[in-house]
Amino acid sequence: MSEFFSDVSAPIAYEGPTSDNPLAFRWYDKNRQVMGRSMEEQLRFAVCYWHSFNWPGNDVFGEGTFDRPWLAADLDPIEAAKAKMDAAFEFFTKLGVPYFSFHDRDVAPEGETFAQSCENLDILIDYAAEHMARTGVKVLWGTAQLFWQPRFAAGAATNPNPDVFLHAAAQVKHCMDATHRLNGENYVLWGGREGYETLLNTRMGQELDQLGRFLNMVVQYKHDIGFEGGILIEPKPQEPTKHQYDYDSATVYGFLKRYGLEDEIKVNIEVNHATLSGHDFNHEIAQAAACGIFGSVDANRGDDRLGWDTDQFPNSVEQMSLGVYEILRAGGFTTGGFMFDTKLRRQSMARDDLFHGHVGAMDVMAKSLLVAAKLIEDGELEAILTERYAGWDADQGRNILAGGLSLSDCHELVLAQNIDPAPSSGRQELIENLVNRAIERVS
Ligand code: XUL
Ligand code: CO
Repeated sequence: MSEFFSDVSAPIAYEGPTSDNPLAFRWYDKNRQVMGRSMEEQLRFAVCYWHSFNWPGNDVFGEGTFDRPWLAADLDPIEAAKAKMDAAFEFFTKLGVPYFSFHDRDVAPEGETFAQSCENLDILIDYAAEHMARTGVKVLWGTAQLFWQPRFAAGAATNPNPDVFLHAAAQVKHCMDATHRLNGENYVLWGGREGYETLLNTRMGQELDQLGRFLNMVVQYKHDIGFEGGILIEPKPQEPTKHQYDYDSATVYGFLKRYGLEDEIKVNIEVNHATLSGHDFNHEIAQAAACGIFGSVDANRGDDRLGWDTDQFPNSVEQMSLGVYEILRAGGFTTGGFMFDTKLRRQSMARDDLFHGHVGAMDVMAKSLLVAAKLIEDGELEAILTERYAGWDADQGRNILAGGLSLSDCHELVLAQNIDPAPSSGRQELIENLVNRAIERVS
């Protein structure tokens, strides 16, 4: 098989923080033990198929700029999809990631009919199974693309036309089968157009019920086929619709509770979706963990001055450390991982740019893991928390939380004992300095 990324030799090696080799890892040392697991097991990196191999580098003002020969219009669609997959697996193995993620329509072309689309997908899933057996690369998650075709313009499960709901359900069933066949560790649902443009043409309450029904069908089917992976919703506040129903983790949790799904579905938190919803990345992790629905992460970043989803490669250890810290405090990943939902800038058209983006991002995440682990192992932040919440760990605090006091009991107690608590320092500046110190000291 001829190589596509022939300028990059396999695999990218760990050379340590003093290395000047731009195509070597300075921090990602996959076998290094961090808090009881190897870095590889803690981080569970995945490459996304769509931005990396399926996107030609076009934007609304211009055509594709990238060198992606398999996207040429005059090729046989199945042969082209196979060439794309050959290049994708060459990339995964040279980079040394354990996982990839895909939409059904990334790996196989849509056919003239739904039946033909299913056949196309089955052919490419067989082909993927061969590549996976040969390389050991696994599927972190699969998902159905329910937003590209004009039929989904007004949503998939939330479409005003039930025939579109049927179509979306059929497509998800087939994609769940494909994901299961490849032993995928999760199945993701990003509600690409599950939202509205204007309330004037939208029955919001009904659309929410439609989505609740759809997700219950997904969960039922997961159990029917014995799929043991996670089912994950990926929250996003807007784009492409003005308002998306899966706005953020808290909104998704309320939705799951309402439709009886809070024990069945978790969230796939994307860094820049968090910031677009007005939250920090670590807030979204902590919110999900507090509700018991933390699943996986789409690692990327936005741009402080652009209000859209730029899907850039993560490059801030400070930002990522705070997120990884919350993940480690929540017990680390189970079925999830860090999936790079990242795309090159349109001008990054050299073949090895895809490596530079991922190598840098993997190093940022690996260093962030070390910082987060150091913060936990040093124990200073936890000691501050223990002192700050000491009252809630003592008898009175426990009694309140257990429901032992009514509002009137509180009134009586404060009067009888003249309770007059003194405020105490939140120590924020000290704490922020501790984080910076950890960033300086990891090695
Ligand atoms: C869109 C997005 C998607 C999902 C998969 O913003 O993040 O790529 O991750 O459909
Ligand atoms: Co994403």
